[in-house]
Amino acid sequence: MIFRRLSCRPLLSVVGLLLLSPSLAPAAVPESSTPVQETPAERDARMGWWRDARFGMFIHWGLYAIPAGQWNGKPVDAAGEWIMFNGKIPLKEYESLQKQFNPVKFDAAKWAKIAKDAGMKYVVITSKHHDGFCLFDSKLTDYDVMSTPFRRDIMKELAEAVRDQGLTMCWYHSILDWHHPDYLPRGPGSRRPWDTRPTTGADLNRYVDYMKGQLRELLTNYGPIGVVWFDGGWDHTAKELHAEEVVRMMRGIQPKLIVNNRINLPLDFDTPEQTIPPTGIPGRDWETCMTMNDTWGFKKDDHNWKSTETLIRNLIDIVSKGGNYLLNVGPTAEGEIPPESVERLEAMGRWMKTNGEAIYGTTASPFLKLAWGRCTQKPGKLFLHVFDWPKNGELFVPGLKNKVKQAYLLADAVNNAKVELLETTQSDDGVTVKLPAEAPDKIASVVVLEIEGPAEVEPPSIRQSAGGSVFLPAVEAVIHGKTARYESGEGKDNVGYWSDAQEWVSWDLKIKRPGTFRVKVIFACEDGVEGGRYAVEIAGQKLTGTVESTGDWTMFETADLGTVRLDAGRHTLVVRPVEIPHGALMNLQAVVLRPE
Ligand code: FHN
Repeated sequence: MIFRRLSCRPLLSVVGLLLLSPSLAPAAVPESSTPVQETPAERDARMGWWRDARFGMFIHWGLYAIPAGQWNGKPVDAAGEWIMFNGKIPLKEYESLQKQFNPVKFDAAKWAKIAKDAGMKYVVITSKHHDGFCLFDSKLTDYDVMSTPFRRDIMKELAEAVRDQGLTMCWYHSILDWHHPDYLPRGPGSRRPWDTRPTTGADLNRYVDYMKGQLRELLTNYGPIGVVWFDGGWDHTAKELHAEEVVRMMRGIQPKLIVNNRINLPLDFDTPEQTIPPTGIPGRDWETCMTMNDTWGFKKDDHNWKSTETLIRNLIDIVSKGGNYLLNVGPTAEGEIPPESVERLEAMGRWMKTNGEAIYGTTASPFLKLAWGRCTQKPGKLFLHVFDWPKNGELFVPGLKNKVKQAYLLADAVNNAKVELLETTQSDDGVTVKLPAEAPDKIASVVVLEIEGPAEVEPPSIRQSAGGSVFLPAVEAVIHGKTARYESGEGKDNVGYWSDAQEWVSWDLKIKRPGTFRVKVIFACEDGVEGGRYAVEIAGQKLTGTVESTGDWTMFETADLGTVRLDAGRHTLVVRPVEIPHGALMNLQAVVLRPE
């Protein structure tokens, strides 16, 4: 076992225990989500740089980069940094990796420049992951980088290099610890099946004291830190982890510190992982963290790299919904960021060099949905990120009510002295922008609309066709919920992942020719999942339906639900689950109102 005695003075350790062991501590203040009181203006000031940054680098690095996804010559499933757990590697065996850790090619300045050139504004690195190994010089354990052949404080070198590039240094820190004897998962009496150590004597409060000691080191010895990115808090409650007190301690050292939501308190921002919330997380700061392939820590056999197009469009999509993108790299045991990652980050950097103004410091789109791309905004400016360049040269911006003062291509403004203004025409339905035949960028081209006043958008309402029918497609549905989402491609063009009966969809529509309409639902449902029930509600009328099997999720059929009477004017049609007995309701492709 590799542990130095706690070097803190006896008084501190007694005080530490007093505060940490609930039985001895004074009555704890009730758990709250704001351990440190501040005004909204103070919070906005503290969050300011992070909200402006929009794009950061995540780095998962540690002993797990040595096996790189294989153990005893065999591949180990799942993420590379979980190899100790998934490979059921006994502690002693895994600890022996420490004697091999010698990343001779590690070059902090090179890593920092890769992040900078990619357009990233902050770096979050695993100071300690679940395996308990510390990439920094800790006085509280010998299970750290200073007891490896490398013997250099990687965190110090990286912090300095990151700041030299004008970026912000941030720490990922795992609460969960497969190495520390005092850390027991999910309460007393249990250890991981492959961990043969006795559980007697294990003391979570003492572990929290150790974790606090290391957080003090990380927030005292390495200069200004932007974020502590907790992870692995799922075994214990905020109360058991003394979360409030931990946060107060950290903010006492660095008052401007930002802390994520993974020490089981909401705190400063939410952390959707490997996914982009369909409508963002209204009312919360949030950041999607994502791998570039399928693993956080390096795996030699993981070649499932996302394309540069996907990564750039993910960034735009996330920022258009008000979030930050924390994109991961998993360096090798030699200390190099994989070339596949570097290649993608360089391409993202080229896009950001031209289009950064449409990302940094922007806020979420005023539009619910844009069929051709996304939108971000700053006061007086809309940045239209066009993925699908219109073949007819006309870009329709639905529902925009503002007067457009001028419009131009951002690439034009950034790269050319003389900017070619684009022609715009305003109508009741929105604004049409005349575009050149060629898009400046095949992945995403930005059209800037300078507008008068704050963005004002009338939600697009769908109109009757010449024949009087109304077609309500999934792509135009407003999805009320976090799991149901619009899916397209590979035979899908539907609202899917509809597993939560509390989630519903709606369309706003305009009827000019009133009358009686037959309501038809176009849907698909895999064998065995059928039986869900739902209601279609409009103008105070309700029709119900039961989902039949259509064979699979991409075989669409039409159900006739009956008729409704609609007067002229605006209406909202809602499709609401009544019961979802078998895991999912249906893939809903469209609702059609056909005049009788
Ligand atoms: O278990 C970790 C995982 O290894 C990785 O660090 C991700 C990154 O956010 N977080 C946890 C899984 O949610």
